[in-house]
Amino acid sequence: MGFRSGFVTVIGRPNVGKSTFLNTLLGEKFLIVSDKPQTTRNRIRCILTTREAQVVFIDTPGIHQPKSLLAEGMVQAALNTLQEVDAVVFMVDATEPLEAEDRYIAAQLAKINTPIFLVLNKVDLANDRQLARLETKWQKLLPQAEAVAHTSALTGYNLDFLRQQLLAVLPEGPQYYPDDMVIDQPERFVVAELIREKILHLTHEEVPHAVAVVVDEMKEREAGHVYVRATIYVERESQKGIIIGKQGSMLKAIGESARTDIEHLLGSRTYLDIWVKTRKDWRNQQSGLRQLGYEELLQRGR
Ligand SMILES: Nc1nc2c(ncn2[C@@H]2O[C@H](COP(=O)(O)OP(=O)(O)OP(=O)(O)O)[C@@H](O)[C@H]2O)c(=O)[nH]1
Ligand SMILES: [Mg+2]
Repeated sequence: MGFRSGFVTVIGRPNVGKSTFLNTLLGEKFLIVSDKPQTTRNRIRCILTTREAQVVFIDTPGIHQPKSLLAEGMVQAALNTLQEVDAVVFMVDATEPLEAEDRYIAAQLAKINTPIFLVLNKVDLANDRQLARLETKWQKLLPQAEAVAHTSALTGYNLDFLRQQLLAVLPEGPQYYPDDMVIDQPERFVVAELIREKILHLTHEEVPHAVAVVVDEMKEREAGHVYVRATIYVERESQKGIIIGKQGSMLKAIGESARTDIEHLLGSRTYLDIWVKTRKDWRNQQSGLRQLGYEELLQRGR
């Protein structure tokens, strides 16, 4: 058998650990992660290259009941990946009961003829009885699954084994991306995401969901230092106040925390200049989605 390659989507409800799983598998943190649902908003390709194979994983937004134009686009983007892959990783949270969204995803999976790997994640938090019961339920609901894996995306438990199983179903094929390419997004995107991640970590309730981050400018200055100007968009003036905080304390915390990660990513000292603007109800406007980095989500039926 020659070189193998193929596309693998990682799909599931929000917050089950899809992005964590890919970060651990790739050994580097490119995808943002948080305990808030709907952290991931775009389809993001991450590339794992070995001597024998190249796997192009697709991180997807969590499948949920959408309540905005943005969320509708996210869910559709995730579902659309099912049509363009060689294998599916369907991830569920081993500590949670089966929900309506899981049944909905299972129904979508029944329509395709692609190997499905059911992954019960967060097993570090689940007990054996809980796991056995959940697995039995899933075997009934998803009898066509190629395999069931118990993993912990956080600790890396069983990820190597799952990777081997995935490789085994990929067809012979070319190397699509260069050896050193790990993510198909520009640095600007990852930088904006890292800022958004800190907002997800530091704010609560509706604020994390109402935020978009755009990198307006990124350039190298003297002595290899990088200057980044970014704008945080919120939907209401009250949210702007929360993001800025008392005497700018929240914005300072967001900036400091993001800068550490950005410097690690870019490998250079970074000056981060962050602005905050209100753009009313951007999540429900086509123009808002287009201008704040979510244009791909408007391309329905793709
Ligand atoms: N204990 C434990 N926590 C995990 C594991 N995997 C992920 N988490 C945590 O679960 C939360 C959600 O992880 P994400 O990777 O952001 O989940 P996601 O499925 O990408 O979520 P969305 O992007 O919102 O769809 C984070 O707080 C992670 O640290 C795991 O195996 N064990
Ligand atoms: Mg995610």
